[in-house]
Amino acid sequence: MKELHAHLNGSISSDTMKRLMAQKPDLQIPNGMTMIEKGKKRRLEECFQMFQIIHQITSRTEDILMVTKDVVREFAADGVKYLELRSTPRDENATGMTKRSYLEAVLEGIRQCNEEELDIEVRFLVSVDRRAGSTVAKQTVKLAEDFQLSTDGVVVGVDLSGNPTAGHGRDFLEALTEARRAGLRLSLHLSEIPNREEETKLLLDLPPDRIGHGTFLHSSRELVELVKQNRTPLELCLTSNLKGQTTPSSDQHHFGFWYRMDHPVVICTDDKGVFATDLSQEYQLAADTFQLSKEQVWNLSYEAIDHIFASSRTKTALKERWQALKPSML
Ligand code: 6MZ
Repeated sequence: MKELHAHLNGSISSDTMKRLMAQKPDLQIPNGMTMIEKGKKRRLEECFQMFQIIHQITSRTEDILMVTKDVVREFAADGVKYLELRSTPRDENATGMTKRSYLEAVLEGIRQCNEEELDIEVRFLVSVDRRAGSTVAKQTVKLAEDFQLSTDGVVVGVDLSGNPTAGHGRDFLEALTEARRAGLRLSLHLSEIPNREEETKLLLDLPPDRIGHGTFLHSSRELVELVKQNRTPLELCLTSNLKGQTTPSSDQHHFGFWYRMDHPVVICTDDKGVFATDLSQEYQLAADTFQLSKEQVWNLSYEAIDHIFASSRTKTALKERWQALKPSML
């Protein structure tokens, strides 16, 4: 499997969370504030409050290093062979963590995992948080460019994420255009909530290389046409949308709309910690809900390779591997 949409701080498992909390007894975090259990739901707004709580728990560079290594190992254990992780660089005055030292910690975690020779390739996208506004967005892109040069292909792109009710897409056009110019690939959260046609149209004009969620794209014929014309792949996260209540039920998930149209889609987890899932479960849920055959599931996973941001050499190697694995998977 390939995981292309995973936010680091949303992907922390309950085991790792317990270890982090044990190191911070002064933080009084009530149960259930870092994970939404099976069968439970929250409003999307509450999910963003959960991220703020998690950020209090991961406030030091050593936390970020540990979390990165644990998350990569867990994806590898789930059978993910290629992972694009994303995270928002963060300053924490109380601990002296800076956006730069934050990114250094993530990239060190990825490097250490590489040394462990896990069976997984990892790339990284630097996240621009909508809530932080245009000036921070430009700083973040500048940092992404610096690390793109110094990490030899690990930093491959930029993500636009954060609370979709915060800010406006136009605030980020300049920063995202600069990222593109520097050769960074763009994955943008678009139309995660209703009535964002104007902003979505503006951002689709960049154009992005992939779209996160796009939950409400199909309520506008014009947006659907634009996305179809560019064949922009959609990163779809079923459990996340169900638990965050932007999708009423799995059979009404927009996976069905785009899949039936033969539009490129990639199944992802979004926040495997917060939403208590993993990528195998997401494939299973899609297969059960939309009655996909084993062959169709294999194809979904195979076609995801076309949409990764790594080099064509990596793509070719993954495709060869997937072809070799095919008989055992069907
Ligand atoms: C938009 C999301 C998100 O970056 O601190 N994030 N942004 N929509 C979503 N759907 C549920 N899930 C996570 O990871 C947590 C951050 O990722 C973004 C938010 O900005 C959140 O604060 P990092 O590693």
